Amino acid sequence: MSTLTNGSGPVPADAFAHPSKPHLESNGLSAFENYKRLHEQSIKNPSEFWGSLARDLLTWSKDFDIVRRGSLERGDLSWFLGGELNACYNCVDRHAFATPDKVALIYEADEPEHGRVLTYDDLLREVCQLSYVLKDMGVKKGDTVAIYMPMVPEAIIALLACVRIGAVHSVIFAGFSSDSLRDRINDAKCKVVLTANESKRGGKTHAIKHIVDKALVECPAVTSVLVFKRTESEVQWIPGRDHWWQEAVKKWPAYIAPERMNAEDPLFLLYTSGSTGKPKGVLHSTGGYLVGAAATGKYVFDIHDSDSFFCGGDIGWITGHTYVVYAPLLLGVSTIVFEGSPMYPNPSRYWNIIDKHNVSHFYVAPTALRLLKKSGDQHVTGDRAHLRVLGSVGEPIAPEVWKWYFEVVGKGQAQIVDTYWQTETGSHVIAPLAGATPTKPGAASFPFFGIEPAILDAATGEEIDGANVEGVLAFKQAWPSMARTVWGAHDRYMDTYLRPFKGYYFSRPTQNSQYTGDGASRDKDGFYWIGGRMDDIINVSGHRISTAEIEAALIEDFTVAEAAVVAVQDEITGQASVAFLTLKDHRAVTPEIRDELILQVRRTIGPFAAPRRIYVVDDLPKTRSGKIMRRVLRKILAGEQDQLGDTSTLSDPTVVERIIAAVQAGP
Ligand code: 6R9
Repeated sequence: MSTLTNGSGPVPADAFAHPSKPHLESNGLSAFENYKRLHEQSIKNPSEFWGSLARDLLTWSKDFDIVRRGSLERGDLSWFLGGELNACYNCVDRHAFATPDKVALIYEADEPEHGRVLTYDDLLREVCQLSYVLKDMGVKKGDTVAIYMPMVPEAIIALLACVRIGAVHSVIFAGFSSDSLRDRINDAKCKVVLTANESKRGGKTHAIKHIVDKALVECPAVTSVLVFKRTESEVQWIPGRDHWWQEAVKKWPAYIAPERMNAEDPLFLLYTSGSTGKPKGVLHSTGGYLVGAAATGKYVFDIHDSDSFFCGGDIGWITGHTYVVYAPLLLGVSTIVFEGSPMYPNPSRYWNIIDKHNVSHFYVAPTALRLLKKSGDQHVTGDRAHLRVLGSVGEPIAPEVWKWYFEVVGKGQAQIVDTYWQTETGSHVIAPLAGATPTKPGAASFPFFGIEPAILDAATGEEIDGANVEGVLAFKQAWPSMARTVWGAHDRYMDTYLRPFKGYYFSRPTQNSQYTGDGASRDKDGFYWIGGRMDDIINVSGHRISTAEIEAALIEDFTVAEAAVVAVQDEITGQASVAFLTLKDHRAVTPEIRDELILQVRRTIGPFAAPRRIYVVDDLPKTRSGKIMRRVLRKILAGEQDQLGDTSTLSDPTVVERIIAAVQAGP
């Protein structure tokens, strides 16, 4: 099938080419029938379900005694108690023993044609040598190690070396400021920092060691810094504290035994920032997180042995943790480590990588897709015959972008999986299962195994049953890969996720603490649609409309590249919508385009939704994982540009000034 032929009806999952059968197709039942059956079992009997999956997907050095303890009410959940395992052993050793020559990491450097390939055998050796270096620096089981690195294989080796020796990794995105880095290092009391002299991305170099040096002025506990030499540039050096990576690893042998860890031992911390207050160190534990990563890799992405997995997310983001590193390596397949940017040296970069390495799975955020769609279809070259699954993550994907992904990128041959999850959920919670679940453009579709979504009335906390309903998204049952706590602030964890609605996990995102939670709706066929955060609902004269819907309508217009819609107060209608847009090819806005856009919203949603004002800007304020920070737009519109809150997560902080100027100049 090459186009979306059946209008708004779901695209059947069995329409896609598959080298072998999807994992779920068995017992004479279709994969989707099997999903429904297994999902029901997983909800009715979670211990039996997760217990057998955990034994099936992971290698335990000691089997667990109890699958699950505790409750959402009390916030004391623990999984696979008594079980012992090592994350690195599961990601590396067992494959290095069985298939040593199989490719584990495919490094695509910023410069095309540069890079290297590591087999599972290579990976084991390099991880072991680094493990020795860390031990030599005094890192012990339970210590937290800070990792501030570009997307090079050594970054993945760093994560694996930490967990091999029982240390907890805390990756800090290597684009964060020295202040953000300092706060995160100090919060987790890190003594060792792993970094590079410089990073390269999109043809530019960044002096990241310099940022580390600045941060460490106020991090008294740090005793050692290991510096990967990525470029030839000289850097400031503190003898005794700083060590070159390449020299240090050479001193150590090729094997060190993995540490035996308890299933509930911490695996990593990942900080998410809020608009106010301290960053939160979301803590994931070993057994539960690994089960979630492996299970979603196997069933959502339907990963098979011969697959090559390409996730474009940085390891500074949860997506990079779970789907660049843990899921593909746990399942023993090849994973692409891409250092560059989708636009460098030209907008064909992703598609070239996919063709060059016979990639079977590609996974990226809608922000990148919008950028590439805007650049024009002529860049989407190549045959991509091996591509089976195209994933989307991080924000709602507008139906227009979904269709472009499906038709232009995937040529109608690959299944789109729009995966909804959070740093705190550890792995996918609502997502289609490739090869099994029918899809609709823009819907995250159905819950993963063991996940029981609930749509709640935000005001009363009552659950809203049935079809065609909307509200805030919560979850009624615990699952293995949910975060266990916020580091050193368990009460904050309880207040944020478990106390707002007793007995439920509440989908409150930490990226931006002003948000109250993710809004979702369930349609007549039981599909879940993630409609943006609840305070992104606008109430115009009593009509409740999500800004995401207005944005989707605007993006349908061929001139629009990106859209962000926010609410402003209005004397007559209560609230009204205001749109910020970027246009394709940096086109200038004309009165005709403006009228056409307003008409477009009136036509697709209704006159009340039409933006009161439209500002055309050159870029929108986005976090590094591509989430549009609507808070910044709201504050600017309210004339409160001195109260923007924490903007350290913006990928380009200079857009703020330009947007302020655009607003002052008038629509
Ligand atoms: C994985 C990740 C979590 C927040 C989440 C939601 C938004 C993520 C989405 C999505 C709609 C999707 N989000 N995936 N919204 N559809 N498929 O992004 O984690 O950085 O913690 O952000 O992202 O608002 O609550 P994180």
